[in-house]
Amino acid sequence: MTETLRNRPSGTMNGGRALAEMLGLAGAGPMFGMGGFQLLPFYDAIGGVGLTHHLINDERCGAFAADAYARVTNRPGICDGTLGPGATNLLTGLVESLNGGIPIIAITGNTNRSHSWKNMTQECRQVEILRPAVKEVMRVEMISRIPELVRRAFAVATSGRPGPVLLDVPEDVCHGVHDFAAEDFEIDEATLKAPARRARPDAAEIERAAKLIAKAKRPLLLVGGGIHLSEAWQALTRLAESQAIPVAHTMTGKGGIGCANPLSVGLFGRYSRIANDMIDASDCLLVVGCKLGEIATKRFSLPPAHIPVIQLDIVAEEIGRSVPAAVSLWGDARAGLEDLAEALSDSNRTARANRADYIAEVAPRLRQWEAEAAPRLNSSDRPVHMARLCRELNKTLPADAILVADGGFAGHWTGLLYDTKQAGRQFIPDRGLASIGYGLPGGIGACLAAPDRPVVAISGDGGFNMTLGELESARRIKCGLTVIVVNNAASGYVKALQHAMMGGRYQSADLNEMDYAAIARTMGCGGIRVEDPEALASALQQGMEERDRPTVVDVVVTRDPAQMLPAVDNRTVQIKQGDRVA
Ligand SMILES: Cc1ncc(C[n+]2csc(CCOP(=O)(O)OP(=O)(O)O)c2C)c(N)n1
Ligand SMILES: [Mg+2]
Repeated sequence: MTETLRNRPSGTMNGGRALAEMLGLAGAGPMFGMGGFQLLPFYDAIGGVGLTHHLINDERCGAFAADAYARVTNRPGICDGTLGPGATNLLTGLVESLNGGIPIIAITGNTNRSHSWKNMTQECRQVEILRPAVKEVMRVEMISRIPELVRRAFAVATSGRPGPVLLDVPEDVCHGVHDFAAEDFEIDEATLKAPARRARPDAAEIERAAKLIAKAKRPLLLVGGGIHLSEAWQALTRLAESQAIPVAHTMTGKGGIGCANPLSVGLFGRYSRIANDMIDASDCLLVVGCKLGEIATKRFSLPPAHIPVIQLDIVAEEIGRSVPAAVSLWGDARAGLEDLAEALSDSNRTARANRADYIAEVAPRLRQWEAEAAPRLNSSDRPVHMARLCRELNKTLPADAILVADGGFAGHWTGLLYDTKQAGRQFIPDRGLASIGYGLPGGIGACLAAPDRPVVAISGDGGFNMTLGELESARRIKCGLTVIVVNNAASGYVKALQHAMMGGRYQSADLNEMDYAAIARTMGCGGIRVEDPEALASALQQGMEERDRPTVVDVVVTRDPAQMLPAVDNRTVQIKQGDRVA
């Protein structure tokens, strides 16, 4: 029992207070939202129950901040929006969390039911609009049921595949009163953090999988974001090391095993160092907590059909969706990896001996890749080369740093080239929906989740323009966040594609030349403009040293659309209509 669980309130209180009391009981972290009339009693009660709430300048950013908070802590992120536009602004952020399997509780105010559907101001079909964006909608129709439904919201958000839950609260429920008993306020502590419960795969299937792995000469683990949701880092590292199995990861799965671990072969899918070649030459793939979606499979061209796939996933019906599975392991990633390690434990020594040559291939292949990439990684080009920026991040960020990566090239390049120094979710790209604009608000959420750790967000200038107003929030909240703006004066991804596919006919792809460092300084934040790659490390260092206000590091990168894509040299590449190279 927690301290708060013993201090359960009783007596007459309004719905908003009951909502706040339940969130207090759950030990909810910082909340993000913008108020309105309907939720006023809730806002009024927040301080009294010891909760923290931050005004955010756009509810979508509140949802993004809550999402990043949840990714760092695995505890539900909390965001709110008022009736109508507040609710609809949450949409993009909630879909990110839904697709990413991130536990979120979103609260919306709705109309007073005495007047609903009489053209109330701001009224819209918000529940219907948000329904497909969340795992479950809970419409709160009775004040007395607030504790029960908040309890349920936590259970749904953190169980099975986690996801966002919407609590839609009519004005009269929030403002109305009810006589509550102390016993009304209770919550299952197991549901306060994902995964609420762990299901183990069927033992017979574990045996089948173990047999397949045992006879494989070149097994390979392919891991996705489910590793982080299940906190399966140690179990993964243990299985990989005891059985000598290299590990490749998706963008979200980065950090499943530390990138510095000799068994890590890096990113696979659309962008790859050596991992795609390792997949091609593998004879058994063990896919864990990974949807095998478009990017991970290079638009469903990976893996080759003849390689048997063992797929471990918390959602039964995800298994075999894009690639048929030879063995289906339905269950929690950590539990499944532990069971596999146990089932294989007698063969550890032989497996390591038999695979010694296989494992010995990894280091020289990576060295060869690095030698080929060296001119880009060490480039002293001005404007700054993106690969050089990634190398400076690798050199400068300490082991416990968190890097939040936005949707455009910021995410693509760092997904390929950024290395985490230890296992854990320390690289946070918004790959659920891949919206641009996540970087800055995501950085705020990560900062609040890990106040003692350096947090760096990297965003394109387009993405930064979209959510620039949140610099005010970050300043007010005193986030010691470093935001790198990849300044290419363009919607660069679009421009690069227009270069490669449309014969250089650019349409709506250019942005104005801006000095984002100067804008940041005007807003009371730190601002450093970097045009010389030699100045990157000190700018990042300076940003990370600022502990109570954000710093924008505005990095001027290439404006040449022929040099923007990480995976292909699009000065020469020929792309046919319908091809997807990037
Ligand atoms: C909300 C949203 N709109 C459009 C896109 C499609 N898109 C992907 S990358 C990109 C370019 C964004 O420009 P910027 O943030 O400057 O990043 P850059 O590609 O220039 O690095 C766009 C428009 C998206 N992912 N999200
Ligand atoms: Mg740009």
